[in-house]
Amino acid sequence: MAGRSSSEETPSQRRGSSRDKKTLVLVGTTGVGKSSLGNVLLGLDPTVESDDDQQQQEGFVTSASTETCTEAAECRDGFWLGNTSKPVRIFDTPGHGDANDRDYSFRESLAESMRREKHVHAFIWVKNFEEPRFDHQDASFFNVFSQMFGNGFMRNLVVVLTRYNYSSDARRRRQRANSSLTRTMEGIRNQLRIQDLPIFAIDALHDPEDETQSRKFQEKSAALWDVIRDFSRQPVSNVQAVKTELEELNRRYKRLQKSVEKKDEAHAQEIKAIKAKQKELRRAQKDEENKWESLLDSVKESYENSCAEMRRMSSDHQAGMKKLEEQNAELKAKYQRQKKKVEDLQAAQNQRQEPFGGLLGPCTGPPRHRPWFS
Ligand SMILES: Nc1nc2c(ncn2[C@@H]2O[C@H](COP(=O)(O)OP(=O)(O)OP(=O)(O)O)[C@@H](O)[C@H]2O)c(=O)[nH]1
Ligand SMILES: [Mg+2]
Repeated sequence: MAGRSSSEETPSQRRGSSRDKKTLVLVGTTGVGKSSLGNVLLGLDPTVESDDDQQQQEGFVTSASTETCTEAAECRDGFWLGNTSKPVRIFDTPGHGDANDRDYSFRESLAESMRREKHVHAFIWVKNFEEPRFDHQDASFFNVFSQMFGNGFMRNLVVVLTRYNYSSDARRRRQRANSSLTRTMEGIRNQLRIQDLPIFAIDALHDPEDETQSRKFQEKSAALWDVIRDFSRQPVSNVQAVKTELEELNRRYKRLQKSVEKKDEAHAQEIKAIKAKQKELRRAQKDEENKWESLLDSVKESYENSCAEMRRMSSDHQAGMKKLEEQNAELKAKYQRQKKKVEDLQAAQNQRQEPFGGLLGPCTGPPRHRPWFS
């Protein structure tokens, strides 16, 4: 962490008048007690939890819920512990480390409020004393706010440890648990490398009936006021929300994921179009096949019909030939028979015409009185 650098203004310029309204910004991780501290510093009752009651007394809404309670930067004008000689404007902000990943949008809302406000006198980093470790959440909060507000943040930073109870019971409990406020403060200063960082332990929900608790509260809040009073105002009109490294990575991851999803979607569309084209081509191919098949069937059918016709004609022809052959044979036979008959008749006639019954040799000419074939 960077060190606390000195302002370029002179101490008298920086100090400002105690009657000037001091603008304070309560920051820190979620649920540490920012809103409760804001209320108690405005002299309001920090134990009022319900929204309606808080509005009646014009304080910030607080909640014991694990969900982030303050969801936008809110501002209240009032007086330090109700003392009208100490006017204050307190900004309560949504806690860093929101369970629903809204840190960056919370920071945007804060930056917008800051740009409108233009100047801030003190950043009060609220931390829960019961969880004193400087963890990853604290480091990321600190880095991001340092980047947003620059040196002004370091210069005008105060830490308030909430839930530090000053009762003798609580002191004994801390002794038993070996819990030390001094060690906690040293730890924070070492972590942030700001050795003169003002740190105050304040129990916003102290018992006002308890003399020690009440006295300690007055003492610590007066000391806190003294520090704030001496801070010069810091310009915040150019503040822009900054992303943590993790948020930046998440943003890039989401963008990549979206582009992968878009590509997947485009591929899915392409595959769908290809499948539709395939289906169309298969259907056209099937139609073509069906056309060819029916053409082949009709060719085959007409071929078979022609063959059958030819077979029928050939068998008719064969039958006709057979019949003709039979008729021919019959005629031939008839002819042979007739011929034989003629020859026999001729022979008989010849015999009759030969003188002496043919004993003189065969007759060479035809018979004169009767035709030869009768
Ligand atoms: N005992 C004790 N309880 C406290 C103190 N500060 C806050 N609480 C309790 O802690 C719970 C959360 O307090 P809030 O003031 O709502 O905390 P916050 O930081 O504003 O929370 P977000 O707005 O959600 O970030 C409430 O139940 C408070 O009563 C304190 O100093 N002492
Ligand atoms: Mg709050």
